[in-house]
Amino acid sequence: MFDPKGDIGMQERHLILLSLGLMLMVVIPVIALTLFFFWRYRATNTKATYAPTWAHSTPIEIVVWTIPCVIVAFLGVLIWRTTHSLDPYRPLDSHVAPVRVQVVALNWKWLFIYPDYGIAAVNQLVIPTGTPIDFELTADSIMNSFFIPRLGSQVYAMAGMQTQLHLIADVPGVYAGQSSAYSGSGFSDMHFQTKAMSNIEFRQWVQQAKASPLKLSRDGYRALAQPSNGYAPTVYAAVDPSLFQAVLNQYMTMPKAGEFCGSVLPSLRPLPSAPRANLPHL
Ligand SMILES: [Cu+2]
Repeated sequence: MFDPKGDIGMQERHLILLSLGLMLMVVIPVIALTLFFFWRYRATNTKATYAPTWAHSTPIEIVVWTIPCVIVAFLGVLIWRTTHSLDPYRPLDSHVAPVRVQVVALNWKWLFIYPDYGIAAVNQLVIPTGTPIDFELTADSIMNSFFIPRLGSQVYAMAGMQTQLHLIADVPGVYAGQSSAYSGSGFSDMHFQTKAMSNIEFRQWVQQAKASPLKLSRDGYRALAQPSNGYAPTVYAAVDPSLFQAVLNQYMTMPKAGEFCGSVLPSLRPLPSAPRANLPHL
């Protein structure tokens, strides 16, 4: 987090250090003065002022109220502004068209779908540098948190809901990605590598991915979604184009006849042991 490789991460590091510095402006003088007063007013020091009836000092009141008020006001304005400018849902300003990535948090692995390229990958995220990445996230079951510390913010991935995150990598490299919300026994293996590469290399990777012998169908997804630990990075040449929506909608209550609600896509359920296996399908 203190060695960011993308614009959002840089801004967040700046914010953390600035806030830390502002708070240390209070903490350091308080600690220093505490030690100074211990020493200055020690029992053996006969030169220090002795004021047994002392009760009030206007200069001290001004100092101990003004400085915290100024710092709180400054931090308040700073945090108000940055919570809006660094909102994970806010698309990044760029003249480069973003790359969309749909993220599904599985137990315990990450599925990345590239809807514009029709490819998918498990436990490996490949992105072009200098290009905003628009993530749409959901989870198959348990809540997880999607986090690439060197690129910036984390956002939760929750079943039946879609969250968003916008990040950018400015420097090519391999950055660790993880789940930062505990989600059960396989949580500690729930890592992935984020490979940021030039645009040309990214296009080459997409071509390589399209040459993969694997395709991700609905049935393939059901098998993939079974809980497992330490899943090897895998690339799929093709993916069911409605898979992400289907994962998102799998917990929707089916509308009654004549009602329109949620999506009309066929449900991913029933799984063999799914508790909702007797739900009617559209
Ligand atoms: Cu509804």
